[in-house]
Amino acid sequence: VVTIPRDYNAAHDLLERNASRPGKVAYIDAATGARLTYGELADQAHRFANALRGHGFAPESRMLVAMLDTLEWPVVFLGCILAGVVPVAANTLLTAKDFDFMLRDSRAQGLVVSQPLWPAFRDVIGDIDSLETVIVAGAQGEAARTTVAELLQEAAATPVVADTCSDDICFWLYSSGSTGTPKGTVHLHSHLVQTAELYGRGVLGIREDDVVYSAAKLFFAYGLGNALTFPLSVGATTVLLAARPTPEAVFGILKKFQPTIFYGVPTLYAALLNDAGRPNKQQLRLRVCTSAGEALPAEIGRRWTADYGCEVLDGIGSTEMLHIFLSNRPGQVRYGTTGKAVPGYQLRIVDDDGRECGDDELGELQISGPSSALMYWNNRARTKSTFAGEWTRSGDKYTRDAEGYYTYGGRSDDMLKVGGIYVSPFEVEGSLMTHPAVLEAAVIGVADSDELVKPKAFVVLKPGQAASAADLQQHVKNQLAPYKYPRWIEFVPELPKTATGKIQRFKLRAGR
Ligand code: 3SK
Repeated sequence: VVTIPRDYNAAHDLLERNASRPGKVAYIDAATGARLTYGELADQAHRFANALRGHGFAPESRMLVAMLDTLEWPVVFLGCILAGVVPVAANTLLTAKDFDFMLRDSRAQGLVVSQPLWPAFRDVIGDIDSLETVIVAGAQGEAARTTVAELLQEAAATPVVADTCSDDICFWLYSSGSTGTPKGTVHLHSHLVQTAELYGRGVLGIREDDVVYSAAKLFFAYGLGNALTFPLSVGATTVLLAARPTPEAVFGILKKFQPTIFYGVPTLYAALLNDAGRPNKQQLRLRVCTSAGEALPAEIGRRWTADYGCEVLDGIGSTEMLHIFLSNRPGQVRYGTTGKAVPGYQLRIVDDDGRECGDDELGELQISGPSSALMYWNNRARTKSTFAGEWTRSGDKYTRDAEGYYTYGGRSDDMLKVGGIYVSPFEVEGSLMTHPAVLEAAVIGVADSDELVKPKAFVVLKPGQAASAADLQQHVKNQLAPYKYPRWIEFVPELPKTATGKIQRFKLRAGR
């Protein structure tokens, strides 16, 4: 655990670490090939901070950041933090309804939105009283608003560092809630570098000569560490991709930019291994690969290592802990497990009565460490149940063997992880039930042929009504973020229920 001075600004620290390498490339945009050096990054972040001050943003005001992974993302994020403004990173895959909720919940005074995401905001921002300034990232188009580029051009480059301390609120990330309502997860200035030291340096051994690429986008806690905190903490180079990480795009990056560290998720590793046009290992320069988001099926890890000569370090983190606290280590990988505690974090497994479990006993994983979030914004009840003093509850079931290796045993609640992203079954069921032909629905997670979990819906239709699986899938896709739609739909005459009418999802999971 790093000792962090009381007077401290996380963005200033990350930029200062690179003051001696102004000409080194910090970021490369994979689509355009454009580059941003460390000198330019510092200059633009300070300009953005000055621009915010000029537009009346006071320290502790909030800025919703709904941006694709472009060179402007780190400028905006670090610029906000330099100015003491709190960036609230939004999942860009969500819907207008979710963005409306985030703007209201956070009472953000400003919004930075990438031009292609503007249509999802256009209709919601009109009646949000707290929102004063909208800034567009990327070329100006239909939005006809101030752009990040204009602000950078007008503002002074004089250094700005807000008078923050290590315990001040630094940024938020929205994590998915079990009801489908996102939870504003509040992090402090000290948290970013703790994850960089403990996992970035301690587990990955990231160093200045690394080139990194993260398929997980910057708005995810996983992507933020992978593609911002860790590389900036040591002066490495990061490749960013605004578009979806298809196998073609990912292999294109691995071949063209020769990353030494690749951060993926299991669904993507499976797709990469099944890609007909994939390169051979001589064409790549990988040194370390990581996987998180959901448990990595052992077979996928073994196949990747066999084909690319590089281990996949499967680990688990959370938005609440900011990054990975349990992970396999280089040279000690045991596929099928999530490895051992990351040094600097303490882990315990507890049973339903709060007693610590012995070896090989299943219980809930709890974590203690220096990057645990302060709270969920506007949600006292969930804050109290998740952040229990020193210990943060993960909601994940685990066993630990006598050698200290942890094995994933499912969720404590009904949440699913799909492609590494939480999906609430209740939200998908709610969407299905708004279809006029649907009487009832229940959603569970089912493993596909790669052993990766996807949503499956059991649907009871109203008497005399008809709907096809494709109709219902399209209906959900129209209402929710596309990754949430049920990949399979089974029509059933009724759902299994308790005497009090509660759906027994465990019976559906067991095929009863
Ligand atoms: O899903 C994970 O395992 C994860 C890893 C790092 C940071 C955040 C998350 C949710």
